[in-house]
Amino acid sequence: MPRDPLIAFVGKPSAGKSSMLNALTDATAKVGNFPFTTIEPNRAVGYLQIKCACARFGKQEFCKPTYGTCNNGTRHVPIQLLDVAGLVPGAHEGRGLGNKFLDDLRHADCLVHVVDVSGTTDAEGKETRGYDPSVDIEWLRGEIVRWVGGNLREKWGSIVRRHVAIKGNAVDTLQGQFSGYGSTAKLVARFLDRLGIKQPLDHWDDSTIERVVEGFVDEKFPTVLALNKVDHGDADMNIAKIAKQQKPGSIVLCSAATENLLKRLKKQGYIQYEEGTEFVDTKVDIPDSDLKPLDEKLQQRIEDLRDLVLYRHGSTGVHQVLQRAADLLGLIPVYTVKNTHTFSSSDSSGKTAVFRDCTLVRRGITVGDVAQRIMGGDCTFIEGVGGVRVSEDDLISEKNNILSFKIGARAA
Ligand SMILES: Nc1nc2c(ncn2[C@@H]2O[C@H](COP(=O)(O)OP(=O)(O)OP(=O)(O)O)[C@@H](O)[C@H]2O)c(=O)[nH]1
Ligand SMILES: [Mg+2]
Repeated sequence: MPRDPLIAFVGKPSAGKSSMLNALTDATAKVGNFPFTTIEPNRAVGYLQIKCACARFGKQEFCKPTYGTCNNGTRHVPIQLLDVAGLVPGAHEGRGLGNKFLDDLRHADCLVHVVDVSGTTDAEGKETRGYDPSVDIEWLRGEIVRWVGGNLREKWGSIVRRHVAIKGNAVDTLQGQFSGYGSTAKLVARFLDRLGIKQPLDHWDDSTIERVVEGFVDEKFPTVLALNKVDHGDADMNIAKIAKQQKPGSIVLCSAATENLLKRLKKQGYIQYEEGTEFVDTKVDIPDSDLKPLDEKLQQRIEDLRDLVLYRHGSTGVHQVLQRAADLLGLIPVYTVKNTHTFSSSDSSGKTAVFRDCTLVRRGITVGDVAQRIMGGDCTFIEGVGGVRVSEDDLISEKNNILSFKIGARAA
């Protein structure tokens, strides 16, 4: 049964994971320039910006989400975020409590690897200068592969014996091992298919098991590389190096600290700032506004951040991180409505509005899966836009995502 997608921030200590969580949510996770500021994972709700279905039907003014907001067709849909403790080299063997911290990642659907691209923290998150952050990227994936691989190899002998005894198939046997990571049989079938392994499972050698583990990790934990601290002067050369090594679609440039500073100054009435954009205005820019004047130091800081981050990269990048994660996951909004002609429903006080309820699901999920999740399977038939009958087996897509789950007898 599909559940709400969960995006987890991972990386070495002091890369900026908690700063990222705070930048994207109302959370106040502890931030510090020393390793292991975070020990227990912090969970918070962020908001993914999508184009709302209300705009498709010209009903923007009647759109009132139950959760999140919708401003003139741009909807902010809640999404679960998790900030975990920093990982250090050897984490998969338990170094720095790495085993426990890796365990916190089990149910993530997508990872955001927060990389300190300024090169001012070493492999363990301690302050330094001139560290090469490109090595962190291979290291982190390797750490996760060795963690999953270690757990599998530990039991491989008995897994194979049971597989042979019950004449099992590879998908079921592997799913039995990977279910603890929130895997599904569909997911296992998909990556096994992609790998195209010909030998039966009981003949797999070490290198085949390695390929299987890597295939599983890539499928289960698609990863966005959030190159953080782009406001730092040393970031440029490191970004150039990483950009040459990695797929362009996997990289987002960002500065979590900049976003947090702008959010704070906005809240305190010093600046006008539209999150996710490059636009920041101070009292100097709009003298006849109600904005409070900034002191000289902060005014200069804003000027610097405009040059180093906002104008150069188009924004602080933190919202793009979520956007990229949603793209990697293939998230599609599904709107459940009572009435498939007007899309409206009323709240407890009797006020009506359109498209109140929206959830994010992954591409590849069927209408029946969603019915199961929302109605617990308690649904006799399903309608799409205009009352058209929709089959349980139909896939959810951008064109098939407004649904009404009906209980009772079908209309003739
Ligand atoms: N220059 C700069 N510093 C940043 C940025 N984002 C975070 N930092 C700083 O990096 C340090 C570590 O930030 P945290 O958010 O605590 O890092 P973390 O990854 O959660 O660290 P652990 O919890 O120890 O694993 C703090 O001093 C932050 O202020 C950024 O965009 N630019
Ligand atoms: Mg932290």
